[in-house]
Amino acid sequence: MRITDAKVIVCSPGRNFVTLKIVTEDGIHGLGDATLNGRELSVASYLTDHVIPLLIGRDARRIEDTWQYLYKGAYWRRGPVTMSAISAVDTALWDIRGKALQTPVYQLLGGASRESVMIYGHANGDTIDDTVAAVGEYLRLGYRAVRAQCGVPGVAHAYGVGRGRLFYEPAEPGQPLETAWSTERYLNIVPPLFERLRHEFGPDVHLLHDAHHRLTPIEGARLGKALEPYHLFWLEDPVPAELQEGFRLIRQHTTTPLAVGEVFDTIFDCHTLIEEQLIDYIRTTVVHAGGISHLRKIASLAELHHVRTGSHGATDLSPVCMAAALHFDLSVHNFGIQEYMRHTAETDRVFPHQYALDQGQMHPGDAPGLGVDIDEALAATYPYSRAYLPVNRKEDGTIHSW
Ligand code: EZ4
Ligand code: CO
Repeated sequence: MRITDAKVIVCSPGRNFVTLKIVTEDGIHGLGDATLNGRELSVASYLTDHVIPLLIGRDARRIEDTWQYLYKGAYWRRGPVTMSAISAVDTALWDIRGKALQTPVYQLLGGASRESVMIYGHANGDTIDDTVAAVGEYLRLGYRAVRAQCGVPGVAHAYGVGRGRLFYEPAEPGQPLETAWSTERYLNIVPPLFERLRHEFGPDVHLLHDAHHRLTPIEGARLGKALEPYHLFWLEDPVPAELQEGFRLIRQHTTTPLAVGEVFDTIFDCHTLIEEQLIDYIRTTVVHAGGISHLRKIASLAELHHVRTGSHGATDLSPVCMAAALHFDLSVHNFGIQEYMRHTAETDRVFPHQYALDQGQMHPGDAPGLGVDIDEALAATYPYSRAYLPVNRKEDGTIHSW
């Protein structure tokens, strides 16, 4: 089954997406998400200029061999641009394999380990009261897990606080928005937020929080300790995780479960965290961490060390990634939770999909392959529009992690 054609489709139905489409001699096509928020065209070029010429004529069934060919063959390993491109190829080849064998991809990954996949939604508001109301809305929709963020008094544009309640979209056209940051003010508001949420909603709802890489290890330890009475499902990204050792310090001080990994692109970014049991959830995702093939290797290592998966699933991960993530989630034994931020109606129309949400649980559907497609004619009506994630500064003007 030779690959005869491949192309990159860049479109912006509500936000930018980069999609790889691979076609075989049998007329089967597969899709892979290659979206790297704020740096989209670099992955499009990597694929078009450097990878697609290598794909034509290859056997589409050789998924692992193609992965190794692109990873080791480039000589220059890892990095988000390279790995997003490899992820897209890997995802598209799994899609093709499923379609060729007339089976949903999860059946090729060992079959379903569970009936459906627990997801969490994003609740946010300018004030604690607003966030409490937003969490309540998710619970009325049947969600069992909700991430809660709220505005920080004295801080403009706090992370995670969107303009709508069900959508949160931080990338904007024009120059990057400059947001402000104060760790002191932030650490004053988060514990009262969760105290209130537990008081309002009782012990059963899973509550999550994302510190978005903004703390030092000792600050992360303090936050984790302060949140212990409210038993979070997880505290995400307490520190910038290039330095995996930073988690040793946090871990010594708190029993709040820790999650990290949405910006990781290979197993080499998280093997220390996993092997030393410094985290509880690994958030690597299909589009940025080497596709379904590499994510399964990370999950297998994690399974040995009592670490569960909690893949990133923000709006900048396309429905193609979401579909692939759900096949992965349904199949791996040590699945924990899946993030899901609703896409806009325009995005959902450009990417018709089989996956469905019911009462806070999702299922990828039973269509052959991934069960997701792209309407190319409709996609063409939404041209790419450059957008950047915000840049963050401390109150004195010093650049800080966003
Ligand atoms: O900021 O996907 O947990 N989710 C997140 C996201 C990220 C965006 C960056 O592109 O942290 O909202
Ligand atoms: Co996050």
